[in-house]
Amino acid sequence: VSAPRSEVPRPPEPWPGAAPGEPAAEPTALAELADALAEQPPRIPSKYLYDERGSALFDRICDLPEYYPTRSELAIMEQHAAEMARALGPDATVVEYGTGTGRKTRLLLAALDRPCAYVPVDVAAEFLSAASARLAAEFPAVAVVPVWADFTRPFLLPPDVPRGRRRVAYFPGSTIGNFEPDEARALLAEMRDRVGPGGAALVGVDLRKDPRVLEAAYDDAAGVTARFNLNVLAHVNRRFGLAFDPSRFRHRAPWVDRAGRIEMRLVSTVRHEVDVAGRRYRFEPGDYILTEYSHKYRLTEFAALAQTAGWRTRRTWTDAEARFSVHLLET
Ligand code: AVI
Repeated sequence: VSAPRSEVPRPPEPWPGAAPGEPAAEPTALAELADALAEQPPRIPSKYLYDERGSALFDRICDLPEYYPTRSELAIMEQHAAEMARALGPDATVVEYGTGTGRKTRLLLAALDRPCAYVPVDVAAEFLSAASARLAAEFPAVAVVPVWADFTRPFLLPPDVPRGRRRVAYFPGSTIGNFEPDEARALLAEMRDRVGPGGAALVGVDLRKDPRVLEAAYDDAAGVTARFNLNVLAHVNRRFGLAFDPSRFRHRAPWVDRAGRIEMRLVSTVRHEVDVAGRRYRFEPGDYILTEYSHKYRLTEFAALAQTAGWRTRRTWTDAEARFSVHLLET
């Protein structure tokens, strides 16, 4: 009796791409959180926004009327993917930093001339497997090689990833904006090393605009972003056995012009204290915890940042309202 055969080509199990010597996250995570909370202003690392509930809330954010970035970037991809593909040329290996719903990736892979391989890199193993399986089914001629790794730390690609004619780093979603400029530069430099000479990158970058539009995008009328932000407290409580009380904080997301960013904050409404790893943190009314930055760039600002990371900006595309941009960088 032969085993039932799946009709859908399955990609391999995610390849564990953490570079040798990288510390396991958990033992140091609580100390990292305690240190971040001791900063001025206190911080909770943004990665804790994305537990299962946080990821589901983020998916809802992407469809909110106020949250324009997803729609604007999709519009750019729908309109310009063919031009991007022409500029990138045939037989490319696409390394995606993170995995989203796959809508933009699909548009890119469909437009590319005989793409050789697609290599998504993500820490969320189950999400990565599911997204990879879907794309492998849709693009049977493309080698789909998921890599399970945190792309902000050193990672390796499996040695048998087909090189293709050109490696392309794909980083959509304006996630680059969630990094401080120095970190963003380091990540862009890492991408440059990753793709090597002759390689390219396509990076989605949200643009500076009217602060009212920005603040509405990060504090929507339905309160989904507020729930997304407050959920970080429930997540760290569960993960580390802490006792943050979400009802003592409220969501705020001001535009901070001098820093060129939205700051996601959790503002304490009452005087209270929280213990973390043997340290006591006191919050007065109005004190806040920073949970995320979302930097917005001018086109020239981003090109200058990319240049300091060793890239040359070959082209940029924006949507009709010039809200969002996609940058084609070359080595
Ligand atoms: C994932 N990242 C690009 C989103 C952003 O717009 O900075 C995260 C987000 N935070 C609140 N809303 C969306």
